[in-house]
Amino acid sequence: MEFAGSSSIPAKLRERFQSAQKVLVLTGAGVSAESGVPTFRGGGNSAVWKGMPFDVISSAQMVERDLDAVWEWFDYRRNLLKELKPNPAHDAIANWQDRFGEFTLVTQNIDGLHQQAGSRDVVEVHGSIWRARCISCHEAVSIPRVGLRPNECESCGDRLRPDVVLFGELLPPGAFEYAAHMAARGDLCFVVGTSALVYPAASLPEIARANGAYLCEVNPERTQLSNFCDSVLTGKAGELLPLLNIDL
Ligand code: BJW
Ligand code: ZN
Repeated sequence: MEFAGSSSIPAKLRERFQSAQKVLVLTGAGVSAESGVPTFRGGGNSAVWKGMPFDVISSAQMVERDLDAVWEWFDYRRNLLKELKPNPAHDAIANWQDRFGEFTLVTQNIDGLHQQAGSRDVVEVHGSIWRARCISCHEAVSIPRVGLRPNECESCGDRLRPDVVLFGELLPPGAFEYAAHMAARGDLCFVVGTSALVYPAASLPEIARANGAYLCEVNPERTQLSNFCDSVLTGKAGELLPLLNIDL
């Protein structure tokens, strides 16, 4: 396994990057950290909202018990996001989409920053904070960046909820299956800014590696995936990923 600090890209990885045909990138909260988006875990901390651990407030049970509290938590985060911009990690990844024969970006993030950086066809396995959906008929609706968030379903009049995947909920139909299919086809897989603890998303790098892909993790901290990777880039995604775009 190759390890690298924040100033260098291992030769083998650079070689793989230059010859790869089918690339899959899995991102998590860490890719948005340098934009100012708080992560859920990492640095020994865990996100808390009004005294509630995030896995309690971001859970299917809480939607049933107190949908207003769930909205308050998501409204707060949407408000923060309005001011934030993509960082060099988002930009570097957006740059890759036209560089390889086949490129798939799978994100666990709900913040929309990859799309803001210009990434297309992003597979959002945990949904989007910029959409709501009806608790009865499941119709989805966009939430505008300015102005009021819609509260009721236009089709059936029932309440809306955030269109995100909470703990204990199924991923959007087909999203994981598609991501897993692309992971199995890839020859190079990057895992960027995720603690790789939340399943099924965390199984995508395992699927890629099991099917012969070269696996590279980019994270300032070690994760349960690190030992399993061909290359571990230890540092910030916004500093390391742009280095790959520099042809030496
Ligand atoms: C940097 C950086 C920088 C910092 N540069 N890096 C198998 C085993 C055990 C449990 C399960 C299992 N399969 C399913 C489960 C249950 C559960 C699960 O996985 N639990 C585990 C925690 C144990 N999974 C689910 O419930 C999923 N549903 C499901 O499986 O359905 C089937 C089912 C139904 C019913 C019962 C059982 C199964 C759904 C998961 C949905 C996750 N939702 C959340 C919240 C979304 C809404 C919201 O935003 O509030 O998604 S949880 C939260 O974690 C969020 C994230 O997308 C997700 C992943 O977190 P991520 O992105 O990895 O962030 P962090 O904070 O953990 O890590 C950040 C990393 O960045 C750190 O490593 C830092 O070091 C690094 N970093 N700065 C690069 N500058
Ligand atoms: Zn409805």
